[in-house]
Amino acid sequence: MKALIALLTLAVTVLTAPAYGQPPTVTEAWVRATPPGARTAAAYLTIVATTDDRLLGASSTAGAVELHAQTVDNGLHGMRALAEIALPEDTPVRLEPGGLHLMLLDLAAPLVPGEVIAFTLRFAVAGNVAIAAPVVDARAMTPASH
Ligand SMILES: [Cu+2]
Repeated sequence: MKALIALLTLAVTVLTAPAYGQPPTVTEAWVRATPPGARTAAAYLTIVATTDDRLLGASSTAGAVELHAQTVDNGLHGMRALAEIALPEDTPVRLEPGGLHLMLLDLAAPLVPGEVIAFTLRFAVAGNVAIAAPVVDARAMTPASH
């Protein structure tokens, strides 16, 4: 009987252990302001995971979100969707102009500087993490466009 109780205690301990570890640190989040009529925008941020993790996707109230990488093919700039972004433990992964980014699609309205866009990031290990990213007019900051 004692053995059974010990076993049950162990099972309960395992079941009630936190499903997720410490959430990743997300900094430098911003969204590029859009010209009138644009239906897409890029969002950037830096993620430091506290354990090996993967960014699986994101959602936003501003529109649909995809994970993208910028590509250069025969001198032509393009981008492709990614299924996930690897986040090695304690290693900053930068989503920045010219590289990885979150792609906002099907925008209902232009994104105007001063607005703040809410995102929920979906991690394989850490689960969902909510962030807020200000809209920035980046033309002065980064001459190379998205
Ligand atoms: Cu893109």
